[in-house]
Amino acid sequence: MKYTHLKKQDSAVYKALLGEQKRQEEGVEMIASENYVSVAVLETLGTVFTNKYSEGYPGRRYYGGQEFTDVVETLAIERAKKLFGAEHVNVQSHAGAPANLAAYAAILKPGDTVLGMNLSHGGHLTHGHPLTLPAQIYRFVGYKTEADGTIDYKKLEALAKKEKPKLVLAGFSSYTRQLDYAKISAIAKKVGAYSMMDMAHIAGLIAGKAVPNPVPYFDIVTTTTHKTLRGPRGGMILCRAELAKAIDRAVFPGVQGGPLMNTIAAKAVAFGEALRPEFKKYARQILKNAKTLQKEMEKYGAQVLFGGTENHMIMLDVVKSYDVSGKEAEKYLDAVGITINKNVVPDDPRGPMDPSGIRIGVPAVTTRGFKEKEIKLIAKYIHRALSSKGEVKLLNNIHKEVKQLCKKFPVYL
Ligand code: DSN
Repeated sequence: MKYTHLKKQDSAVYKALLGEQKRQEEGVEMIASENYVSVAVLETLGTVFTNKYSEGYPGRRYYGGQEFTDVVETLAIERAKKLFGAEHVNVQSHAGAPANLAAYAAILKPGDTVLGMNLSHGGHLTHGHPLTLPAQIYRFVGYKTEADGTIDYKKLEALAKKEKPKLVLAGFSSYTRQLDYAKISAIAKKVGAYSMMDMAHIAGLIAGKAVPNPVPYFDIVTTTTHKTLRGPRGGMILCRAELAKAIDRAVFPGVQGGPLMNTIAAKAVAFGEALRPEFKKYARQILKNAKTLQKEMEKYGAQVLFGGTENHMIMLDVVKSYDVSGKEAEKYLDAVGITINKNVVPDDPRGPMDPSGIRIGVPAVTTRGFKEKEIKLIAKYIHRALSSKGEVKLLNNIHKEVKQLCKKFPVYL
C-alpha cells in the first residue's frame, strides 16, 4: 500500500504507520482478540462513506442523500442474518462495549440484577466490572468456573434462583471452553430473565460453523466484528424479532449518534468474506492450531488453564509454569516478537497490571497461513523465551528465528 498523499502531507503519522505496518508483518500476533483484515476491508474503511451522516436506519433516516448508505447497511444486515441465522441485526454499534451497553439499556431498568461471568474466570469488563458504566447502573452478580475449568450449571441455576436476575449473561474474553447454551438459556427462562450471549471472541468460529451457534438459544447476542470474525473494528447486536425495536432505539438514539458508514460498509464486505467456503476452512484451522498450541505447551510442562481449549485461545499460568509474572512473560515475548497479553487467572492473588497468567490466541497467525507445523515452532519459541530468565542474547536469537518465520508468511506485502 502506497499512502502517497499521507506521505507528502503528514510525515509524523506516515512514519508511525510504516512502523506499525512493519511490526504487524515481522511479529507473531497472538493477542486472542486481534486479526488481519483483508485488503478489501482495509480499502472500504478508507472510502468517502466516512463523510456521511446517516442517523436512523435504512429507509428511515434523519438526513437526505442516503441512497448508497442504505445499500451498504442493508447488505451488512442481510449478510449478518444469513451468517448467524438471526431474526434481527443492528450493525451500527461502534464497538463491543457500546453494543453491550445498548443491549442492557434495551431490556433492563436501573438497579436490575444481571448474572455474568466473573472477570478473573474469563468474563469481560463490560459484564460487570465495578469501574464500568453498566456496573453503576445495574447490579451485577458474577458466576465462576470450577477447578476443572467447566461451569457447574446446577450452581448457576441455584445462584439465579437466589439472585432473581432480569438478565442471565453468557460470554467471555479469556475463557477457553465451550458453553452449554441450552442450559444457560433454560436457567434464564426458569427465573423469568432475559438471556444474552456476548460472542465477540468466537463470532468467526460460529460464522465458520466450527463451534455451535448461540443465536437460536438467546434473546440477544452481541459481538464485535473484528477478532475471529476478521472484519473492521466495530460492534453488532443480533436479537429476536420482538426485541428489534427496543434494540434499535437503544443503539440510536440511546447510546450513539451518527453511525460510522465506512465501517458499516467494511462490515458488509467482511461478512461477504465470512459467507464464503474458505472461511469455514479458516475457522476449522483456528481450532486445530489452538489445540496444537495447548498440547505443545503441555508437553513443555506448562500449566494450561480451564482444562485446555475448545476455541481460539489458551490461558497459561506463567507463575506456576515458569516462575515469571504475567508482566514479565509479556515483556520476554515482546522481546522475541511474539505479542500476547498478560491476563488474570481465576481468583488471581496478583493484580491486573502484573497478573499470574497470559492469554495466547491463534486467529491472526492462522490468517497469515500458520498451520500445525508453524504452531509447534511458536510453542518452542514461547517456551524458550519464558524459560530465558530475560537473558538478552537468548531472546535476541529467538527473535531472529521469529522474524525468519514471519518472512515466509507475508500478510499484506
Ligand atoms: N479487549 C478485548 C479482548 O482482548 O478480549 C475485549 O474487549
